Amino acid sequence: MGEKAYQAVKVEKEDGITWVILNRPEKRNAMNPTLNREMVEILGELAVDDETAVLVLTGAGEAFSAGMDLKEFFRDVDHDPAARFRARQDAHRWQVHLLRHFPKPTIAMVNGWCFGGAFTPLVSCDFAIAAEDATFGLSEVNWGIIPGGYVTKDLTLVMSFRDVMYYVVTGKTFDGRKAAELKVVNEAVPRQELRARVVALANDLKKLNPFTVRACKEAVRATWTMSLEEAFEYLSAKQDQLRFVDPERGREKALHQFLDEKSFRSGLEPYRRSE
Ligand code: ACO
Ligand code: V55
Repeated sequence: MGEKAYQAVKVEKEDGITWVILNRPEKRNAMNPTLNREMVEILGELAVDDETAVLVLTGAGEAFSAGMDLKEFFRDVDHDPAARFRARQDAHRWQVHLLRHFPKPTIAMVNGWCFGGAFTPLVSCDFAIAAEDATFGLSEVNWGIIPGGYVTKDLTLVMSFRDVMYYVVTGKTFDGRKAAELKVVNEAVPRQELRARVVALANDLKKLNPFTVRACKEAVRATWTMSLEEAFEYLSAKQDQLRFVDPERGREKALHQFLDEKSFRSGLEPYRRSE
């Protein structure tokens, strides 16, 4: 993808990790139509980029993201239905569809402020790690709206009914530690350890068979809302499909290493991909 310059996003690649950095620090990385349009393009390209094994979504400066841009995403398009439609379409395309179906693992690195609309890309990422002192909030109630778009629904996918109701209705903030307790993020670490923790997780993911990893994440998302019988049928078909598309023939290799060579223990480590 080269070193293309964007106005509102920075993309940095290093050792298979691609850092997608929301880059409007002076506006606390509020998501405006320019940022949303650029994110649609960026995620479309990175999905098929061979240099990208793991994607990390984070923010420049003091914020992860202060949510949707109150001026450019709301007030400026209030009386322009076409612009409003386009703005929403771009926002939801990257925050929901492109991120949820991203073919490689995605990690949200919540470095600071995370408000309102920022919960949608957060929940869309496969993993989330926060700075202990990051601040989260569903602030919509404070300014006379509900958490719209996909936000309220997203929250109910990761948090309990009681917690969603409490934070949506009161607008009260919570920190990274609390976010981990609420399961909005996997874990919270001191700010100075945040990047290293994310890199360590990304490096663990890089050791695994990428075809298997992709099928696993797709299976979790797809079966989330299925009935028991649908899930059983889907998973059976998905498992057979994986054997068909995996050029490494990981399953056969792993069975050979475990059953014949007795050279690895599948409960404790990944099979050796290099033979
Ligand atoms: N939309 C548009 N502009 C924003 C947003 C936003 N969501 N958040 C911050 N900004 C802008 C401010 O207007 C200000 O712009 P200016 O310098 O041109 O005046 C600049 O970013 C800095 O903001 P401050 O408030 O001065 O920054 P501070 O560090 O003191 O506070 C905080 C940060 C707490 C994030 C504060 O900016 C804030 O409350 N932002 C709004 C959070 C919010 O309610 N988001 C919307 C949720 S609802 C939804 O997303 C649908
Ligand atoms: C919000 C977010 C949206 C939207 C309307 O409250 C409201 C947040 C991410 O999209 O379209």
